[in-house]
Order: sequence, then C-alpha cells, then structure tokens
Amino acid sequence: MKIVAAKKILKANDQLAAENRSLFDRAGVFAVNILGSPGCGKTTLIEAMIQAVRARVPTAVIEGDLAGTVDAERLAAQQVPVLQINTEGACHLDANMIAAAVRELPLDGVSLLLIENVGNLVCTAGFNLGEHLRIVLLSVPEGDDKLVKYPTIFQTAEAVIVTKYDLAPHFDFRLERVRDDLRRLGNDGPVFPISAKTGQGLGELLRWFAGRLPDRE
Ligand SMILES: Nc1nc2c(ncn2[C@@H]2O[C@H](COP(=O)(O)OP(=O)(O)OP(=O)(O)O)[C@@H](O)[C@H]2O)c(=O)[nH]1
Ligand SMILES: [Mg+2]
Repeated sequence: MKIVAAKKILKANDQLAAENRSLFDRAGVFAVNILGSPGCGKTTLIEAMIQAVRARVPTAVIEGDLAGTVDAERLAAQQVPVLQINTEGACHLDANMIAAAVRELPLDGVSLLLIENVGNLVCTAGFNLGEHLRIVLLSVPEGDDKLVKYPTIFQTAEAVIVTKYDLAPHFDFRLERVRDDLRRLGNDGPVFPISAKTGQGLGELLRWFAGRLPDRE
C-alpha cells in the first residue's frame, strides 16, 4: 500500500507558499490571511478594514468558501476586486489555490490583499499561503476556552481578534483568560476585543493594522 505522508504534502505547500510570497513581494502586495470559525465575523471585519484603508491603500480580496459567492458579492459591493475560491469540500485554502486565484486576479495597482480563509479553527492553521500577516478571530459566543482546545491556530497568528464583544454581557467570556492562554502558548501578540455592532475596539485594531502595512506614512 502506498502512503503519502502529511509532512510531504505540507512541504510541497510550503514551497508554493514561498513562491506566492515572492510574487507578492515583487508586485508590492501585502497579503493577510484571515482565519476563524464559521460565522465569527471575518467578512464583517474585512468590510471594516477596506473602509478604513480605502483612501490610501488599494485593496483586493480573495474569498475562500466551500461553495457559493455570498461573501464575494458582499465584498464586491465595497468596490474592490474580489475573487471567490470554491474549495468544493476542502476545509482550508492552500498555497496552490492562492497561486491559481492570483493568476485570475490581476494585482496591478493593488497594495493590500485580504484573504478570507474557509471558516475553520483546525485545518486552516497548517497551510501557509505565502501571507505576510496572519490574524485569527474568535467570537465571544464560541467561548474563551478555544486557545486551549485549538492551540495551533492561536500559536501561529500575529494577533487574536475577539469579535462580537457587544455580546460579552450575555456570555461568561473572560478576555483575561484569552490573554493568559495566548501567553501560555508562547505568543506575545496583541488581543483586540472588537464589536462591529457598536464600533468598540475597532479604532485600536485598525490603527495596529495600518501600522503593520509597509507603505505607512
Ligand atoms: N453582535 C454582533 N454580530 C456580529 C459582529 N460581527 C459580525 N456579526 C454577525 O455575525 C454573523 C456572521 O458574520 P460574518 O462576517 O458573515 O462571519 P464570517 O466569519 O465571515 O462567516 P463565514 O464566512 O460563513 O465563516 C453576521 O450575522 C454578522 O452580522 C459583531 O461584532 N457583533
Ligand atoms: Mg465570511
């Protein structure tokens, strides 16, 4: 029986991710991989990010979903180029999919590429897409214990964004626990509680994000 080890597949993915990364660098594009569970608020945050940087940073989006174009249509309404990837059952984007998407989504004039990964806290973590920045969202209704249960994704992200913070009064969600667990995972990155409903915390997060962009003034 032939067995293909997962390590081999990941190695091939890393090679393609490195190629994506150099393509992005040559094109002057800063790529962001946005991770989190289904419905945690990824598209909502992307809408806010586009609006925040619109005046000075030409942005494009790659949208990852198993099926459909719901999010791509939402984001196209923001007047930015959007390309939808349908993974047809796969639970994560990989570097090969991004390479194919970029062939269809001209990056001329684009400085920021926001990639919404498939909603998933497990599979997405293992696949480097060639991104410059990886952020993970955790919504309040999911619970504050997720860092302990799904450590890889939180270890590999540069920031944890606690979304739907307006719902905190209805849940026993301890922000301090998230901060403590993140440190325990050896990640010194920031934790941003935000609410797209009330706007709470969005300014601080978007200022941090703007500071990460290479073309900041
Ligand atoms: N109360 C509240 N609801 C929010 C917030 N952000 C997003 N939502 C709601 O959460 C639901 C899911 O938001 P999306 O942005 O579509 O989530 P997503 O992570 O892109 O979902 P998938 O792409 O399906 O994985 C929507 O009904 C949003 O209106 C928030 O800050 N507070
Ligand atoms: Mg979405």
